[in-house]
Amino acid sequence: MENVLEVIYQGIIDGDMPLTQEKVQEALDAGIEPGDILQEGLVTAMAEVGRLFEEGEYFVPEMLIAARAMKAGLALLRPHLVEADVKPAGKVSAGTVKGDLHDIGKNLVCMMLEGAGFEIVDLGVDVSPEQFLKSVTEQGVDVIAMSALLTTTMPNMRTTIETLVEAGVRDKVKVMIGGAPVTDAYAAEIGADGYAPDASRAVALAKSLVGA
Ligand code: B12
Repeated sequence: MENVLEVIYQGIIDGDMPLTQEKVQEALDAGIEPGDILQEGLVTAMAEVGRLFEEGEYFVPEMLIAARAMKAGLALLRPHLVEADVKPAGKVSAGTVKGDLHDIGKNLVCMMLEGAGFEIVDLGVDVSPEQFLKSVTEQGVDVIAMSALLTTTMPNMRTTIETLVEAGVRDKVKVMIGGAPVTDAYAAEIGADGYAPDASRAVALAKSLVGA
């Protein structure tokens, strides 16, 4: 059984979407915990892809096809991670900040929050401060969840918070942030209400922010 997780891992590294889909389904059918498939198969593979990119062995096209394979695997896991049998714990708008197109981590956070009973307004990627603001004024979200994977786009988290302050709604919504380059210290610096390093801790954080 461990073998199938290794094949999934390799499938993502090779960007082999059909193989990844086939093996994720096989792992689910074999009764392997969806959380283990996610962690040991998909997430560790993506971390390795990042390392290969950093070392100059992979370039953007390899990252793209790896991401496509990961997304296909995630889509199969989704119904198993999202068991929406709980009443809404709160409403969260989630998005990757302006200028940033990375959405795998954000999608994972959305899935886990949904699984924990939150209602999700997924704003997608390249989300402007004004779009985040609108989710507060027009959709009445309780929490904004911002993701950034690039050091160059992180400042847009600060800009978004400033936009909320200027619009006079900062006290109406909690703001949580995350993404590989983001830290607790950065959250404190820009006046966010919290930071979490991964999707499961994002759930615990969101719950604490809404007092659930
Ligand atoms: C896949 C990938 C891509 C794909 C993205 C596809 C997609 N649809 O997402 C593509 C090919 C498009 C891409 C493009 C680029 N990328 Co890229 N990419 C990656 C890679 C390999 C993996 C990211 C990922 O999906 N990780 C897996 C997920 C599950 O992890 P995660 O995103 O960190 O999310 C978790 C936590 O951070 C947290 N979290 C995430 N969001 C949130 C939000 C909240 C609220 C909370 C609480 C928690 C939370 O929970 C998540 C789940 O546990 C990373 C390497 C890495 N190690 O991160 C580089 C990386 C992020 N990319 C990088 C770069 C440089 C780029 C490009 C600039 C390359 C280029 N020259 O064009 C472009 C930028 C495009 C743009 N404008 O956004 C650099 C960033 C360097 C930096 N410090 O700024 C990295 C770190 C690679 C590297 N080692 O150099 N990339």
